[in-house]
Amino acid sequence: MTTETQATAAASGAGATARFRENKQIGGGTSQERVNALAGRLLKAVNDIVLDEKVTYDEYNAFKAWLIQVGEDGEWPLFLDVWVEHSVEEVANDNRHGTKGTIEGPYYIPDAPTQNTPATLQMRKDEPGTPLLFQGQAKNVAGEPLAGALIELWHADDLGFYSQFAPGLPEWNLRGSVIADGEGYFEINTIQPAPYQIPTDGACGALIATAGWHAWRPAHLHFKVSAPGHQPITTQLYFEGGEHVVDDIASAVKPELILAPTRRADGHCREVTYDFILDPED
Ligand code: MBD
Ligand code: FE
Repeated sequence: MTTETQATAAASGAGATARFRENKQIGGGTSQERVNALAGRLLKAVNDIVLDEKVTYDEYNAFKAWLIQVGEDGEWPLFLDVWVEHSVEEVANDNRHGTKGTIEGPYYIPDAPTQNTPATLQMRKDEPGTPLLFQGQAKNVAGEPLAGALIELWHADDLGFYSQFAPGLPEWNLRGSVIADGEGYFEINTIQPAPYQIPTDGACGALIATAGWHAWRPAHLHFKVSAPGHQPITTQLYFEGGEHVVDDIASAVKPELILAPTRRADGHCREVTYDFILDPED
């Protein structure tokens, strides 16, 4: 069987949930005062909707069943990262002057294999998709090069699947960490990813279908870029004119993050240059 026929919401959801639990300090350091304020406002907002919209018992029970199903499908990371993370990111990166950030999403894995530039992401023999040379320079906000900056890159394949969250893909397929040279320059060979469709067979897919929404994110490359003495940035880059660039379900596209690759003189491969600018640590 292929990745396409075997991929399920529950499997990718379980993977994303396990990954989140391994890596995050859940709730650590949130004070009683903040919990009281935030949980209080959330519950008031929900109750206001019930009263305003005159929510029925049928609707309340549908909602309750759906919330239970989100958990059973392991889709809380997906749900939150698609519909809430963009606002958290906006607040978090409000004061930056360098490269715009955007959401991390549920599929980052730390400690991908490291290579020096020029690099080629691990991929299958005959990996489907248009080859893409992604190159640029890591700099500080004064325009000075960041020698040895680390560019972590992960993205979906030509069918929209992420390694470690869909069956049948090699562990580090289309994931890697690239060390820039002494002048901050990097060159990364990969393929252009496809748009990503939220799994349709889980609770998030059921919400999308029932509400009459669409389930798509535009094709995107995910990045974490870091250098000593600087604030790391988590961001994504998109492709000009691509499907769903203008109606990303995750509300994570920003105009500064849209690439316009050109075809190389030698034909098949596309290439694009993008510089990452990091803010100093505060
Ligand atoms: C993705 O690939 C993604 O980037 C986000 C934010 C949510 C779901 C899948
Ligand atoms: Fe993604």
